[in-house]
Amino acid sequence: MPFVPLYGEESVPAFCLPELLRSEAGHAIETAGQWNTVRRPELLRLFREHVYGFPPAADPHFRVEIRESGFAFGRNALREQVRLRFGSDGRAPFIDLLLYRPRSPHPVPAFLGLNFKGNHTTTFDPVVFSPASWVSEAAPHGAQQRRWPYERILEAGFAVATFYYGDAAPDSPLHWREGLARLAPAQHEGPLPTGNEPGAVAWWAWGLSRALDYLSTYPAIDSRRIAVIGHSRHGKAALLAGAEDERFALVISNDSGCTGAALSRRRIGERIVAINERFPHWFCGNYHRFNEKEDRLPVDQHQLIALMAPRPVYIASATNDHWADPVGEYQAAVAAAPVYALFGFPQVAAALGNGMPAPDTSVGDRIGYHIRTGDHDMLAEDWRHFLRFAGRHFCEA
Ligand code: GTR
Repeated sequence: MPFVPLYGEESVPAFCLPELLRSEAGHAIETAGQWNTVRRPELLRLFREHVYGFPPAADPHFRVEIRESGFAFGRNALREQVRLRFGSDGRAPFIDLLLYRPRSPHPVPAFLGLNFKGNHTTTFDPVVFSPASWVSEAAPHGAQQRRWPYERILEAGFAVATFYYGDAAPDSPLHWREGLARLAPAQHEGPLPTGNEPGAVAWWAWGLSRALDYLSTYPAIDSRRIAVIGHSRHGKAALLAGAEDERFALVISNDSGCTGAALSRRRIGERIVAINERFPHWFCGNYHRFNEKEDRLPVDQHQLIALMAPRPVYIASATNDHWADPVGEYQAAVAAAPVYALFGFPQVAAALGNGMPAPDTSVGDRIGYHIRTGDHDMLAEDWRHFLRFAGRHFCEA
């Protein structure tokens, strides 16, 4: 039977979320110490075992090849294009990173995120290279520029770095192992991830961590103020990267939906069965056991958001993005709030308000949220909120 999505609050079944602040042994988690030593590791292990797979067992070392650098945007900024090559032979996999940074006497905070169609599509800057790796469809220069308002980001004092996600793992059930996954021996026969083997989303997150390794050594960037950001499937990868790698000081999920920020147990819009059938290479093999069995999943996505604590995390939705279940994204953000109280931020839930905020209004403090009017996309209006949120946490602390 083809999958038929349900929409509307009346379609949401009654459900109980798995508990955030109770350990598997049944003990209440009452302190930040208990969270860090007991509950956080438990939840991370459950997400690895049942959803995303364990982090890739691959050699994280790379060599840096500077491909190009120069002034950008009327000499107000600097651009650098580097290849991070994993291995010494010419066929070794690589990530081609594009970095813009403002001219500044001090180390600056930065955003890091994946792009869908190649670095050259994020800007009309003619010097930016298109991907050398596997690419599903050639896209013209600047085609996704709307998602990357570089000049505004730079004017706000941030650096910004991106790479084509296909460098890390081509987004195809047949080819996803042809990127960084070549660094790890396949754990099983067959084209798709099985058991708790990491799928493409875990490789995208792993690639983000390697780009963070590079940015952390970069003197003009403040390694303690690097945010990971992602739209849609890249929002799922950004949340996973933030959960796995606590060096990311701030995490932004835009329209990440199913297996991103949205609660799976609401069972509206995209469901686990739909995502596993259309994208069988994204998650680990074990995740397929929960097709149409959301109640059996030992975790839900509020717990993924909670793994960011006490770091600031921002969840964004769009009014027409019913497939991603904006209400489920908002409710997951609210349900993650109690863990922040353990870290001395008791007001996080109250700051998110009592129910969905009006469109285009940002709410929250350490967990931020807005729902933008319009379609599934990441636009300058979203960045306006992200810049304000990151500015508040990075620049006024
Ligand atoms: C959809 C998928 C979503 C979301 C989206 C995207 O087809 O069902 O989960 O990831 O793609 O990445 O744009």
